[in-house]
Amino acid sequence: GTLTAVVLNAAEGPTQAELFEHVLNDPLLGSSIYVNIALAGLSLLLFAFLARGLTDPRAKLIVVSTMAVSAVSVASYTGLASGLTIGVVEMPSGHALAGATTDLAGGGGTYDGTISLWGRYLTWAFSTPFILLALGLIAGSNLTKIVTAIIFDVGIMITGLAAALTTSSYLMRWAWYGISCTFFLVVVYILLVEWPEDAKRAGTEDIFNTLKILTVVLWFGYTVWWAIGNEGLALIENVGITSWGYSAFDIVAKYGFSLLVIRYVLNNVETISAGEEYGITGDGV
Ligand code: RET
Repeated sequence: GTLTAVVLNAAEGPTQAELFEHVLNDPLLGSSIYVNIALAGLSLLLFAFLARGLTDPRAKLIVVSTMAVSAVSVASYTGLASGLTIGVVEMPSGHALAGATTDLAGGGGTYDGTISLWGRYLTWAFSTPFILLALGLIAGSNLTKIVTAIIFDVGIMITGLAAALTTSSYLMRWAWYGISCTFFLVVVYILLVEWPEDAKRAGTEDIFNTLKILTVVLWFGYTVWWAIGNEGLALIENVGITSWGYSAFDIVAKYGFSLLVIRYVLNNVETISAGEEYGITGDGV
């Protein structure tokens, strides 16, 4: 009967349509998502325009890396906007939001749990490797160090996703968080110790040091934000504010970072170039 339907519905969680409507009708949460779709799209056009005159293949690869970050971002935020990569997650006992319910805006129902924008963590696994590729190329680093940084970076994001989606135990959520932070330390080591030496040899230490500080500080910001946001200690319970925090970090870590990179590459093609022999054809294509 109706009661059974209501109970089953509550147990299953919201539909994708309810989540889509919720984002549409919650101005704070919605704006944190829509603004970034627009910025990611505009940044793609801008970067393509700025780099239109580049011919050096290695310089182009660095710009393509930064454009890949924006391209993944369009897809990432579209996943959130559509409700595909959002869920209402029931927190285990011990969590500040254990037993909390969420009232979905836009005519949606009330569900046990708090909203997780888990698609962010998933798509960071596809976007952040391109930030590290750009950094490694600017530092003139080797394939071993670049691949090592990227492997552990993907590890950060996938274990971060696991932390967000674990409902069995409060301790296990933080265990995943701890694993993620450990992987983060590997990336920080490469950024702060390995690549600065490579960059000195490559003659790119000035720009690399600026980008390094920007990256380490911002990436540490994401880490702290997770801990204090609605999925962690819930010192910030509001989903829209938690989401806007990440969105603000994204604006600097993606578009701000990329602009610095592209401006440097355009002004320093000689330093960045690996010469005629670089690439598969070696003819500057
Ligand atoms: C999580 C939680 C688990 C612990 C750690 C995290 C770190 C996330 C980072 C994200 C960086 C994202 C960027 C996105 C821009 O496209 C997953 C929050 C360590 C460092 C730069």
